[in-house]
Amino acid sequence: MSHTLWRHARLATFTGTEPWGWVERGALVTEGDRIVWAGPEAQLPRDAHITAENDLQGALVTPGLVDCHTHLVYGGDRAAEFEQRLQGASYEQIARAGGGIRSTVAATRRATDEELFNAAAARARVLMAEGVTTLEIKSGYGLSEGDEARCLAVARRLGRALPLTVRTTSLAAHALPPEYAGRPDAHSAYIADACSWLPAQHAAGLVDAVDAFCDTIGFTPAQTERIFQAAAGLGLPVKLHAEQLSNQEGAALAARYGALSCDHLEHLSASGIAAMKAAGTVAVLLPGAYYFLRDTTLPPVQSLRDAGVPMAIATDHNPGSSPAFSLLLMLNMACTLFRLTPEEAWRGVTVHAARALGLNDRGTLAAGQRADFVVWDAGHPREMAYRFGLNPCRRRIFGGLEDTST
Ligand code: DI6
Ligand code: FE
Repeated sequence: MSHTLWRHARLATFTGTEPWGWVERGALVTEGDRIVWAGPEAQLPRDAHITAENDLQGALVTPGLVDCHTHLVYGGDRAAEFEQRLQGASYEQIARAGGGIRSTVAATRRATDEELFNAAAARARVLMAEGVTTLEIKSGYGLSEGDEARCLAVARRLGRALPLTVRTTSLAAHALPPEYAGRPDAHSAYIADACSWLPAQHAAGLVDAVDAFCDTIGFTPAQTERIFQAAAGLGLPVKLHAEQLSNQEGAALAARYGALSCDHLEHLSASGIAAMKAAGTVAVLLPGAYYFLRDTTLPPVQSLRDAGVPMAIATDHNPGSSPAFSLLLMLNMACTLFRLTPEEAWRGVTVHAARALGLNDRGTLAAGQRADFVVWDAGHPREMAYRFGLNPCRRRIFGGLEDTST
């Protein structure tokens, strides 16, 4: 098998005990889609059998970025809703009046598979151009059995059509679909239906995890738990949109189901933090939604840090609360708005984001990891947390293969 050497690089490996996992004069050896060796170039094994060589001339190399929370597949946009909010309407008011998520559901149902695919592929390419090599995509704008399956299938197709890895999450419990409104026990009836769709989605290979929106405009903890039970029955891991607009003790519930992650968390309580720590659940912080909804309650970053809960950062790309196309901008916002250190923010878009997806084979530069990495026009990764609106991504390697398409 041929071994490719990537030499004369400055590596931020995010492994070991050094800050940033820093290696000043480093090298990587890849074989197929794997990294087989990473370390100081002077320690490169003599029997490495190198068959191809790339001299990176001192450039910075980091792991590929992981955007671990997006709602990338949808129709339409919500620019008019943004104007309404600027005139004083709140996100909750618009949602309760039948706008918000439900207006995107209508546009998504109207769109053809091809339209959904082309729009989502264009969005994914923008994220890839900044070095995103793994992308999570949630359903949640179909909200019928057929439309949810369609959106998940579009997300899966993106993973086949583009070089990045796509992980799909079923989020049927995102909002009450319009056809249930007014029915007695509407939310409960919808949850029963959404649970009944999961086995077929799973059998068709369309789902990697199951998520829900547990909040006053979403679903109650009891309804959320029914979704979790259906997921657990199929052996699927769970995640949760938890404590975004209010504290429902959703994080503690998710932790009881061994959740991979709890996401948003502006209103997370101390007991929620303790439960997440005990369960090994990742806290996914979403500065784009915090910013765009002009939230004023900060997620409890210092308490998460003190407890040792790993923190990830994602775009939450969606048309309503975070129409964000830049994970690098989220890196900056995680520092400015949430006061993460640049290194914490970077671990949040690499190693901790991978953990939030249950992926242990990426997010660091080390032997055995997938050969997903990025070469940057920058001297140190802290520069990408500092500048905003600049894309210094020079080369993108997906599973050992360089992408030159974007
Ligand atoms: N919380 C969010 O921020 C997104 N979904 C959710 O549960 C927003 C979705 C939207 O407004 O379309
Ligand atoms: Fe979200």
